[in-house]
Amino acid sequence: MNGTASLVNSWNEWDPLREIVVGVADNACFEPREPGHRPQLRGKDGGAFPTGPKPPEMIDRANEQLAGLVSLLRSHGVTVRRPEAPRLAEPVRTPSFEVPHQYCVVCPRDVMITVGHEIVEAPMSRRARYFEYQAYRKLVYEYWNADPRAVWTVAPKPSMADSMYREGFWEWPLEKRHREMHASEFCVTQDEVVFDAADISRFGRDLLVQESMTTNRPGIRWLKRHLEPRGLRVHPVHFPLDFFPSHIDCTFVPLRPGLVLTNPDRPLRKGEKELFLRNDWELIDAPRPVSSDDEMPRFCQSSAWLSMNVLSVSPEKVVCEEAERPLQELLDRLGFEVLPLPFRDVFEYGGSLHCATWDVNREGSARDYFP
Ligand code: ABU
Repeated sequence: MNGTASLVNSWNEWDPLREIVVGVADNACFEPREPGHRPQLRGKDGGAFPTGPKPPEMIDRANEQLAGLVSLLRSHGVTVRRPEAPRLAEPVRTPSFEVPHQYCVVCPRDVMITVGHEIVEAPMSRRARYFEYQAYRKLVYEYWNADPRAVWTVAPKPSMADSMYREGFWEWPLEKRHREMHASEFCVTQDEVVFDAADISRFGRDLLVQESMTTNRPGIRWLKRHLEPRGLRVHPVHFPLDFFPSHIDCTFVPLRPGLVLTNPDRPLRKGEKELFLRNDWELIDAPRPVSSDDEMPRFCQSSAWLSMNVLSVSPEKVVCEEAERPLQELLDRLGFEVLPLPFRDVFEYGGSLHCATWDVNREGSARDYFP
């Protein structure tokens, strides 16, 4: 860091990347069943979703692909840091909930976000992920100690008590579920502040926040009251055809100023596009993923739209999953240098290339893309 530059500095999803944290699969467990989550096996074979620690060979495979991402980023001049891998297999008990074990620390994107010079730790929405921030604390202290401009904020932790979740949500008949979801009512109630950091997408002075299974209206209100006095603008957004929305980075993915990759199955709510259209941004639909949802890895709980979960190294260079050839071809036609990378063995840990990272430093400053 030179005399004037900030170590903690990242205003959007595309500026040239300087420093990033990549998750680790060590000690990962299968995600437990809980009021905010009902994991299910993929495919037609059926069977119960496993519990407890993941087998070592599965962890090794994911770690190998995460290491591939680390090497690729380093070869492009990016500093890469890794979180600690705490023990995750023991039961967790707080005054308001218990859970048989934790999940993993593969997806820092869900927990941590850099907004300018500020690091925000998200409250989170699932019990098994309540303490996930701990894996990043050593790094956060390092950044905070090294950079006198860095601000560190821990958003309010919710209780995650039974009352924070809609009783019976998972048993609702499909018709009721669709009705409630169109009213943006999901498995978390509106009584406490809830958000995962991955429901936020950064566009300089503007941030989009998706209302979802993992982010509720008080969560968005908290972000607005926290960030808007600092000169930022927070825009709630909705994708009403996504019946299980969670994390915006498989739905609405900005690639450079003026260009967003959109999900053709999940159009933005009428009226919410205006901000982009008024400012001459192009919204370009991603091609369909190469796998169907049924063909995704057996323990993966994300949709096949992980295809869109790309990581920008700069406004000209994008890391994309190796198998997603149609998307790679589109990006190529749009003028990007595409860096293909195998990452499928990471999918069952909650995400792909964007999810598995938390950018701490990108060149650039607070720009207004929507004047
Ligand atoms: N964690 C990203 C998952 C998003 C999706 O399933 O579409």
